[in-house]
Amino acid sequence: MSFKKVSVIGLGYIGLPTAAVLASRGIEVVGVDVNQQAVDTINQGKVHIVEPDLDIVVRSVVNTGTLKATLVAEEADAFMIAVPTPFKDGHSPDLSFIEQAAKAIAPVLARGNLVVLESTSPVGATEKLANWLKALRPDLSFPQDKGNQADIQVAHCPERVLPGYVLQELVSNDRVIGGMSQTCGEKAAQLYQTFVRGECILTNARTAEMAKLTENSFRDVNIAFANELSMICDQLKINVWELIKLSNRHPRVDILNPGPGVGGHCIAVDPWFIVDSCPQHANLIKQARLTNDGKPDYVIEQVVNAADQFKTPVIACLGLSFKADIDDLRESPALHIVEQLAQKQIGQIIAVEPNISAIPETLVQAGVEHCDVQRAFELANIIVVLVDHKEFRLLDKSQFKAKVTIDTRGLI
Ligand code: SAJ
Repeated sequence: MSFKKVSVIGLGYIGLPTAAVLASRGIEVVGVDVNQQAVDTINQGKVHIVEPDLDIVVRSVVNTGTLKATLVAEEADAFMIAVPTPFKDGHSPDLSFIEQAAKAIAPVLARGNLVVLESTSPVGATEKLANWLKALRPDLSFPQDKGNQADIQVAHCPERVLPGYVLQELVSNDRVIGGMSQTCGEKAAQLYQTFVRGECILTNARTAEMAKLTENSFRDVNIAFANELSMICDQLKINVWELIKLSNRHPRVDILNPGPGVGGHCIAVDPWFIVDSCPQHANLIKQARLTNDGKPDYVIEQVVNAADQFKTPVIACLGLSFKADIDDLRESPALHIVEQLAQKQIGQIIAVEPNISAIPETLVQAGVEHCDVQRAFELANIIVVLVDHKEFRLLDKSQFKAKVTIDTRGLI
């Protein structure tokens, strides 16, 4: 079967690049989003999110007419759902956006269609999606009842791209494809093979869901180990960066980097989906989340103690984003630390973030000054390294000698 027309539901950090890449392969793509402003922006050939080179691809496919955005779903051969799956209070997953997507596509679903869930999801979400669609379209058959013979094929194929490298990784990464039946998986693989150079590996939907959660939990647990080590080393007066470098000389040891905490919308969220679905066994995974979430408070305490040494502390915080060389402040431990420090009124707070033109209003209101790194060094007596942006990596490290420095990233 060939895919002449594909619909992508949710035009965010994953949906828009996926839609654009598919369209660049000559497939007619209709992107659907509830945000009128996003739809209008895309139809003007522009982008509403920051991702290297995405603007160029979107402009080109909108100009050639292969990509358009709409508010209301249209008939298509395949539907790819890339909507957010945040967690609710108590860390349980919120599937309401997937349910909304099911409601949006149900009226236009037709026999022979493929529906792929790309959103990071707790185990069982693909089955839930299929059941929502079944309830809305009792005239069609679904794989939970009819297996390979179903009218509609349903699969889960989690996105695994790294922010900042989305366009490359969309094409080069291997894809885990979990079909609700063998036919579902095979049909989804055909769709991905139109733009993926990596391998498409088939499994069932539940395993594919868990694979994605496992990948991000693996990172989280290993970062928690590094963060725990960093606090132990502070206590024992050992340089954790030297320690990790030495330990990693062992051929079977590969410790990740400590930091001010774990940010972003993936690694700090997905492990909770495992904890929520199996709390009696997910002890290590849960503790890793708690350890990483506790790291910002530890850094704040270090800064407060350092500020105590000065009559008029001026504290320069280097970096606000959730990791190096991006402008994304969502769930950023660095931003949280700066906000908290400003609230504590322990001195003047300066923020340096070369990837954004203006700091968030909350920081402005709290009296935080935004300036470049050289001015920060002129003014500050305490330097807190929160993100290892390239602008900071390139600094002459001797500059830090005259300051009290709290280096959460091992920059110096
Ligand atoms: N971090 C550390 N120490 C490390 C590595 C990372 O403290 O050694 C911190 C970062 O500073 C950041 C956070 O962890 O605050 C997450 O950064 P990241 O670069 O590890 O990952 P993300 O959140 O940008 O993207 C991840 C990726 N998953 C994995 O690497 C397993 C990406 O492939 C996924 O597609 C993405 O999550 C997602 O959407 O789930």
